[in-house]
Amino acid sequence: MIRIFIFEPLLAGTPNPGPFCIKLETALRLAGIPYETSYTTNPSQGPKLKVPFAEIDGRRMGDSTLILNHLKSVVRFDLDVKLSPAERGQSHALQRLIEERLYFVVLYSRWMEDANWVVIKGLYFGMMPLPLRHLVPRLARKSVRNTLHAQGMGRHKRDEIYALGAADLNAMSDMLGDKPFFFGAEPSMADTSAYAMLITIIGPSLQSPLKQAALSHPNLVAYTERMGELYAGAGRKLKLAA
Ligand SMILES: N[C@@H](CCC(=O)N[C@@H](CS)C(=O)NCC(=O)O)C(=O)O
Repeated sequence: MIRIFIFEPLLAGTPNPGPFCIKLETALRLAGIPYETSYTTNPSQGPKLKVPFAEIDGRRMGDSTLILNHLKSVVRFDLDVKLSPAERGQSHALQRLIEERLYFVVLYSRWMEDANWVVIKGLYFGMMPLPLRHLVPRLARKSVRNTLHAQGMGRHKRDEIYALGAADLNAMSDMLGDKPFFFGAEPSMADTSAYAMLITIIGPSLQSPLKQAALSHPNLVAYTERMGELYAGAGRKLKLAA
């Protein structure tokens, strides 16, 4: 039995506030792997102290990529089966760009932009009793600031951060071109990562230069809508089969 632990879908405009939760769910849905869902607000319950995490045959695992790698060998699915070795290399590089670089621009835009922080704070911590409701978000924001600094993104100026994000989105738009999905007519693993980050940027009402940059690429917008339909459709199919 596969149970995934993800954030509650509280943020309008996106299936989940956490892009890695969306990536994991999208991959499971596209592969047709049945799973059950538990909502958590607490990354420290996961073995990597991050969300998402999963319980597979009684064993807890963390990290969307490691969970999917494990499932690939256990359940024997491969969303990249039609990719050539060169495409697999490009897919790997694209996923790392999205998850290890662009993600930190997203993190900055959510947690460091004051207007967005107000929304995020209410969403994640608004239900806490006083005085925790004031204390915990302050500590959490400080921790994200430290993470951004340690990773490197937080050392840049605001306009430099968004220029780096816009360059990543440019590269994604150029790679996608007029194809339906990143590696052709069918979605592959890179699409789970790309969709997750793009809907995180484009979907919610949170504003930032990163969102403006994403919206300036009609092919990325159309792609996000296309993947969104697939995500929802696969979910419906899964529900009927369960
Ligand atoms: N590489 C991880 C990244 C997961 C991740 O960064 N999750 C964030 C939420 S989007 C988290 O749990 N952050 C809490 C923290 O870092 O304390 C994956 O692919 O699952």
